[in-house]
Amino acid sequence: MERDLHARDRVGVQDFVLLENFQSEDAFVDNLRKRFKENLIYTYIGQVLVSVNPYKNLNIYTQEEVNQYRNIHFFEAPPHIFAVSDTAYRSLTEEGRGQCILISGESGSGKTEASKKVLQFIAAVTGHKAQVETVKDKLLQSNPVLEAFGNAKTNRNDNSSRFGKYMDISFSALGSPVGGNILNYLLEKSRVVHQNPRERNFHIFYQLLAGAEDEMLAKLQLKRNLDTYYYFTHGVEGKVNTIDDCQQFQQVRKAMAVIELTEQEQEDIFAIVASVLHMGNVGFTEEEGQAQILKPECVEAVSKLLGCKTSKLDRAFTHRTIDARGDVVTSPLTREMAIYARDALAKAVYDRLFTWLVMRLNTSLQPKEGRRKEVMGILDIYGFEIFERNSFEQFCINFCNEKLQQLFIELTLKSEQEEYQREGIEWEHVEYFNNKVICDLIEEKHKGIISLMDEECLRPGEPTDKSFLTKMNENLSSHDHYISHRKAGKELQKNMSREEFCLKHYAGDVIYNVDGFLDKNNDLLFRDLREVMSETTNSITKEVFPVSDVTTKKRPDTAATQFKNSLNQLMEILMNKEPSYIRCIKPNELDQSGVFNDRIVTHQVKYLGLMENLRVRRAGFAYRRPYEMFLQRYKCLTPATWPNYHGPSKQGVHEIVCHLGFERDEYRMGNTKIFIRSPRTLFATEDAFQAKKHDIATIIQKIWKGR
Ligand code: AD9
Ligand code: MG
Repeated sequence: MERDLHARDRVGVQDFVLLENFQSEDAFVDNLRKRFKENLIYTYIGQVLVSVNPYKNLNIYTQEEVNQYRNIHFFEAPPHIFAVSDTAYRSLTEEGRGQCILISGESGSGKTEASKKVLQFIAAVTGHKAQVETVKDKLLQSNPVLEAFGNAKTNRNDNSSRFGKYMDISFSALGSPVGGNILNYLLEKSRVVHQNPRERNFHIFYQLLAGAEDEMLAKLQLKRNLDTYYYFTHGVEGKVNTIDDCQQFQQVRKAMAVIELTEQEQEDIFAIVASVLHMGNVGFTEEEGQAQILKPECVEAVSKLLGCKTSKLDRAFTHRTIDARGDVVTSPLTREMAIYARDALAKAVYDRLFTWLVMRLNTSLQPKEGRRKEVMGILDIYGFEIFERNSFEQFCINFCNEKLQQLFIELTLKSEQEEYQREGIEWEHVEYFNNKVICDLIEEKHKGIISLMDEECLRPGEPTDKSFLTKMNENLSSHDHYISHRKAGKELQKNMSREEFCLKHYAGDVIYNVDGFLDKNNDLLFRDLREVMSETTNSITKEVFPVSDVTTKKRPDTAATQFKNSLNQLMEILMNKEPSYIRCIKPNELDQSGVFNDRIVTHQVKYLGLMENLRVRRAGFAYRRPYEMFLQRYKCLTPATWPNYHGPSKQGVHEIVCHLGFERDEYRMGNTKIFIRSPRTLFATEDAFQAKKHDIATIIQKIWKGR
């Protein structure tokens, strides 16, 4: 930090609180750009780390950096993700405070990479006993497995996480990792059956086809040729320059062994993956309004792989049984309905396999009893999304970001307030936008959007996406953050169709298209298919489609409600921890190193709420340092403390500020720290220091020459 105060013109300030013009978005982006051009990808806002994706390997994560950042004070070295990791780790081991590291940012901004760096640091600085090494190995190897099944190439990122992830690492009393636990959120399962142009299905499909031995493929009845499979045809041909599927497959197999998946389990997993591909190829024709199976051999392959009767699966693909108050009626499906049912099955099977994998990982990571002490959580979750066309998925993701913003506000303000209290300084009220009102609009019982959507899903008659929209427009029109087509101003209306509504999120306005909302929320899988799955001999499908699922009359919670509940559980977990924030920014949309696009970065600065963040931090005192540190640096500025001073640090600092004539409102003397309001005062102090240093150097030189 101190070094940087001097070099601020060339490389910018390394803490945004030191920006003179802290209200200006341009100044903010300027500072990021200056640093980015010097390969300085990290900058602080107080304790928050802002990271810009360099899109190239920087030599800043070596053992040397690990050593450098180990056990030093947060502000003593340039901003780095290791500094954040070290502070969190020490707070956990030395003060016993549970930690969480919250990583956010848009797709491709570097969240997942950041989470791996945190893990790398923790692995490097903790014990090396055999038992601990095993745990670390499992924690590290969980990544390739989860990424194979949960990541995919998208138009924004060749290795895009299509699920949210929260990973807890538990530590022993001695500070070594002894286990972990992973929570997963909302896998984008629609990708299994459909991808946008130039995108891919989940990595594992391509890895399996490229990497498996001939014998294994024959057993799974698969061909290497990607054209064979209907579930790939909407996306790319499959080959991606940055990805070596074959090599990745070997890595995944190794990782599976490390996390203790048995041979049998691995066989069952790949049988499911293969069965999904076969499902896609089943195909239907229609005769007299009834769906007929086009390729029976594909149904046969599925039933063989999962272990169920072909005839039963055959029938479940083309018929639907409804139990209407005791009247059990089976009716044939149309071709369209059969395709819908088949896709729903493929999605459900894959989605539940993923959840099963996470559960199985957790069993393997379970800490041995009695060893668990404190935990550090790492949250790698999808950032705020605004696309050309926004649907149910964006609605959920953006809701999630509202919740995290809410948490951020509460925790930042709380920790600021606590520090003021600890230091015995009067708390100054901070004006800020509280987004609780938007969270309520979405999740409030009976009145919120999710409730209205659930109500509509359950309503007898013929609920449609349109009727859902009408219902929202009737109920929510008076809400400040809900904009119906009718209520929209002229500008907004131009961009909005009648099938759309707009939410004023904290990070900006998003227009959502209701098409598909009810369907995705209902997430319906016909009972006939559920029943067949529950009877399979494949140990995994059998487990994840329990018989009770078929027999129960109770409707499962809707997708949005499940998501809402799991988010609220997550908030509770996070609320009780000490947070560290990493805000990731993507510098350009070309995935290129060295390119810094102002427009794109400015957008993200806005959506991440960084200006608001800085404002809160600057509302009180921008700069604060323990008396010892301040005195150590600036003691040469007054005769009272230079060259010899042995009194209390606080007194010494007081001498300095009096001597320099700080204005009364510019600083406060806390119990252990000095608080300085504006960078101006700090820079003046620093300049005086540099001048003095120069003087002293000249005097010393003269003395030497005189000898
Ligand atoms: V998504 O929301 O899952 O689609 P992320 O996770 O934010 O997204 P990711 O971490 O996958 O992005 O980063 C995208 C790519 O940027 C990586 O594959 C790397 O090629 C590149 N990257 C990200 N961070 C770094 C870094 N610190 N150093 C070098 C990086 N390259
Ligand atoms: Mg990711």
